[in-house]
Amino acid sequence: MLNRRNFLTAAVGVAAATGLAACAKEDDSSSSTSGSGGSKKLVLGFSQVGSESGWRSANTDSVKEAAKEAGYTLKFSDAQQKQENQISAIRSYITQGVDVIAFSPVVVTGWDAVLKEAKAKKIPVVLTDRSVETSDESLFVTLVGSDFTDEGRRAAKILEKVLEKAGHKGPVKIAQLEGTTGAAPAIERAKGFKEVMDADHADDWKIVVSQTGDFTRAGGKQVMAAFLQSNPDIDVLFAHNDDMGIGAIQAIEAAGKKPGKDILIVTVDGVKDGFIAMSEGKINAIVECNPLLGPQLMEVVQKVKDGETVERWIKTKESDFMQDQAKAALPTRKY
Ligand code: GYE
Repeated sequence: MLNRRNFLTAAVGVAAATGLAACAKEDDSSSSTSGSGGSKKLVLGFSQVGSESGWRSANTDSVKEAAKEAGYTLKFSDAQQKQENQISAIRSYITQGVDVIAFSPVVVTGWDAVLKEAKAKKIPVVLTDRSVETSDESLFVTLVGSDFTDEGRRAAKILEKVLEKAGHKGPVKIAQLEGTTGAAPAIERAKGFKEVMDADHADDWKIVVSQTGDFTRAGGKQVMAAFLQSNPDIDVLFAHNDDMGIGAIQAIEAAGKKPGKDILIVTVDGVKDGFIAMSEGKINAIVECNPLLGPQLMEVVQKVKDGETVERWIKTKESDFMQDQAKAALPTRKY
């Protein structure tokens, strides 16, 4: 995996791709303006994870709008959270000879073969949102996205405040709703959270149950209902995204408990529905993860196409929010 603490800059010696796509497909979009400088529009192939969450919808909109704004021809496909769909989308972009391929890998492993095919055709690959594990770092140019390990650490830190505010004393039984198994944000958010827990709360905090809810509301609801059956005395829920947290709230209410009071809840993302649940007192704190990556991605794509040097990891800036900030912040939320 990309060493996320490493801010190496990578020289990007990338040749331009050979020709544009033969024909337009349904999911192609372009604007009437041309890309910077040249007469030919830059052609970007983008493989999206899916449409599993509010974060993902905001990310998709941001990518589409920014590509239009930049005057690129965007070839977009939704992989419905299946790696094989992403691999075939990437293969089709290679065959079409797009200028740059960007994708948000659903899981971290299993990409080397297709990335080697792109390299052989001299098509540069930019990762966005999520990273990959690869033995050959030359297989992608850069990652535009968040520091998920830090988000996990921030979740643990904000939980300290939440517990204090709630006047919670004694041991803390934590349930964790993990994101998609094998996905960078699931692995790294769990890792960052555990790091703080092991260092500062080895004696009082314990993760009593932890399972994937696949980043969806339905998953969060179903898994939380099972958690409550096996562990009715859970004090805290740490959900790797708002959507799973919102699903879990439904399960908690169905079990006759009060989310945000009987069970304290910390989630990640900061989508509008998360803020609404927080302003209703049902989520206690949210660690923000910004999905509006489109404009930064388009800038990087242009640089990569032009053979310019870009940073190995272009990080997103984010904040944390406690419940008492929710009402004031809600009207300012952009996604
Ligand atoms: O937190 C979740 C989405 O990769 C950061 O994927 C993204 C995560 C986000 O489904 O809601």
